[in-house]
Amino acid sequence: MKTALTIAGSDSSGGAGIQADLKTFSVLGVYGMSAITAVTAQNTLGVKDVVELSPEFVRKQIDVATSDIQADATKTGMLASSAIIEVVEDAIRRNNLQPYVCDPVMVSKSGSELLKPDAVEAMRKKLFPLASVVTPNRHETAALTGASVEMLTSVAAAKDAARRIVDLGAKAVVVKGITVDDQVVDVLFDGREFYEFAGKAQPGEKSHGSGCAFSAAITAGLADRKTLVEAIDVAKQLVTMAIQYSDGQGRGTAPVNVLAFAPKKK
Ligand code: PXL
Repeated sequence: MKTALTIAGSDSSGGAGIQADLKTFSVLGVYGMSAITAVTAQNTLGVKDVVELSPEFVRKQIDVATSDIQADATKTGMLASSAIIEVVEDAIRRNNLQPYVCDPVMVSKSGSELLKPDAVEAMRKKLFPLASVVTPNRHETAALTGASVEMLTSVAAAKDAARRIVDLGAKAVVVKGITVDDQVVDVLFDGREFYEFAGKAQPGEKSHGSGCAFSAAITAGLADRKTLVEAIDVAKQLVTMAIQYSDGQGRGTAPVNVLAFAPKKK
């Protein structure tokens, strides 16, 4: 069985973060491991509190887990601070945790800060060059490029931003969530070519954890030695179904349901 490691935050509501990552790995038949960076007290209405783990303890989780069970692919999600980013960079290098997917998590759907603003530069400088792909949503793309979110509403604008993020040091980037008519398009730039991945837009707000599930699914695909384009293609289908078939838990933004993508029982 292939294995994958997620380095990310815990979401007590189970919809995003480590919990979304491990569920997604399981649905795709990949054995999941986790190194927790921060613990959130949250539900579908919002993040009520956050406790960061010490950078030393984040490092220890990564080193101890991967020195016993080799990770076939790794992702990062919520990293909270530049001190944690520094130890994660070091652990990825020392343990050769490749391929590596960087989901540049900054703010939750409910608007809570998951990365200190002064850590955005550290993430870009230290982690983007190590990543096989970086997966920003429109807000993260705006923060990284200085573009305004309002301008990121066309495939052409997303391509422009994707090129800028590769110029900033990423090997490849997929800019997520460009709504074009009744489709949501994700735009990949691998430094040479552009690719577009489209899924039908889903009505309603049932997308808590969609970004986490997307980057986790890419990570599982890379662990399975799929190409980046194949892995993103599957991830897009998984997320589109997971939103469509959300079971509607909670009174806020309902979590995605990655089980919708599970192989059907005979
Ligand atoms: O979806 C971004 C995200 C990542 N990680 C954690 C989160 C969230 C959003 O709520 O809570 C732990």
